[in-house]
Amino acid sequence: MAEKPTFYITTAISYPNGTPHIGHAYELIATDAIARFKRLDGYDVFFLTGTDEHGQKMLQTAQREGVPVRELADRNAGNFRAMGAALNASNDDFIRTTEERHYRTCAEIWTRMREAGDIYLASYAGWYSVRDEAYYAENETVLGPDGVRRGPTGTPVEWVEEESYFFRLSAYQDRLLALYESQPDFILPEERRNEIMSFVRSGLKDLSVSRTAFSWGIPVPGDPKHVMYVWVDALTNYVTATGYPDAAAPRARFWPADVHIIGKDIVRFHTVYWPAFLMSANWPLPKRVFGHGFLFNRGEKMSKSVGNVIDPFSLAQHYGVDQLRYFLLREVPFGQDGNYSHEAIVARINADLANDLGNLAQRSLSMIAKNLEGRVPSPGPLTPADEAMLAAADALPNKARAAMDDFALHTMLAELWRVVGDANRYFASEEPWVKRKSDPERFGTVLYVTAEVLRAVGILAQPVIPQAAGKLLDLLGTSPNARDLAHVGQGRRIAAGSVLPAPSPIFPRYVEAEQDAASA
Ligand code: ME8
Repeated sequence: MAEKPTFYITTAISYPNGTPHIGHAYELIATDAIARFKRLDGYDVFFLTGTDEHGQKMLQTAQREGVPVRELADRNAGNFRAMGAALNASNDDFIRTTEERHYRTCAEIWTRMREAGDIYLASYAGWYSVRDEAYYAENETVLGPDGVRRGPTGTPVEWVEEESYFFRLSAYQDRLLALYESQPDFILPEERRNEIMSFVRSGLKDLSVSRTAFSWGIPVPGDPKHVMYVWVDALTNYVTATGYPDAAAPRARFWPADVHIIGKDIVRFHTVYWPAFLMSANWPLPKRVFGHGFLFNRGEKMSKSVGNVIDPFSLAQHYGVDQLRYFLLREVPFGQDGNYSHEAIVARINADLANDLGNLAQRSLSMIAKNLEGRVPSPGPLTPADEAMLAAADALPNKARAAMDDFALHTMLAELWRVVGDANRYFASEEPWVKRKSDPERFGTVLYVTAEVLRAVGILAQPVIPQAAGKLLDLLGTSPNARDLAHVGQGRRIAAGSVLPAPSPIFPRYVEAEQDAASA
């Protein structure tokens, strides 16, 4: 059999200077859904996430808390790992930038950039935001009435003056612009690409890439009083995890990455600095960078009724993991900013999951259990309504592929739930409960078609709601090795005569607890 094509996908690596928040959870869930989708579609997937542990921000937080920085990193890296488990993330590796493997790759990329003539020693004098771990030009900063100077993102900046190595970023302006022109989907979505192109067109200055004021970082090869600027170190994690350029490393074949999924605040680092470093090192560039939007919590009521719901652990526990995953990916068009509120989550859970999908499964499977001894019926002659319903289910893989090619997770879910809606209307208008006695053949056909549509929906829903979709497929008797996209469609239908397990609900309704209702 031909080898599967590879697909390498990453999240950003998070600063473990605190516990994970809902923005981290959102990025991980979205990336996980894409990774799972690609696996279902026959790809050999490598999905990476991890923590970005060096730099001044980590150091300052540790000093403020009075703990050694390594202890802070260890503790919170553990929390990020635990979040992955709590959200049912299927990452294949979790990288920490303090690992030995990463020091080696960083030394290698640095040496290659130096050998290319792109690194030189000079001194830096300018503004630095520790919170953003970013250098800002004087004209990007503003002195506020409170006497605090702030960068373009609103974070305070401090004056830095020290010996520093520089990367010749200015030499890459034309090559970067040529990259964006020749690969229009290198930066997604479109509006981020426009922002970056005008930034690069306005001219690039050489970038300070080492620090001497502290030592919490990766030493510069040959000059260990310098540590690498944390973004050189951080971006390189994506290569480290593959083992590239060591061709013998089992995952070296995954480099270059197919896509980095990151937030909109760090697109510049990933689409200007990162490709320039890689061009200098003469290593292949990632194929695409997708900058998703930010998630905000505007609904005050949510925290009143549920407690500390911004914490992804309590959100997942309170609403359910699949419920949270579905809500975030369905509600917010991927790429745009979004909001979450208690009401919006509950509305999605009860309408889309408990009602539309859960009830249809429960009603149809119970009819099979009660009236047909749990055996999938054989279909009689198909009416145009049956054919249309089956055709809608058969079309799902291609529709989903088209949406997922653009990382349009929300569109994929909308297509899927359109079919769920159609199936509910089909079921209601066919009235199988009436035909059970009057027309047993029609009764069997409608239940067969409904079960087959549910099977397709179950397969396609796995990337977003892995547990519930898995349970639905169990209830439909779908074997674990027949749950990929290739098993949807003509010639792959559910087997008539097969005996199904006793049905049980896949999604409970969300019911407000008394005190929630009282405080609402
Ligand atoms: O930026 N909504 O780490 P980080 C959605 N270490 N996404 C959000 C968000 C929000 N409210 N807040 C943050 C870093 N994010 C660097 C990355 S990569 C080589 C180094 C996203 O912990 C943010 O955009 O501040 C980023 O993609 C990720 O969470 C980690 O943010």
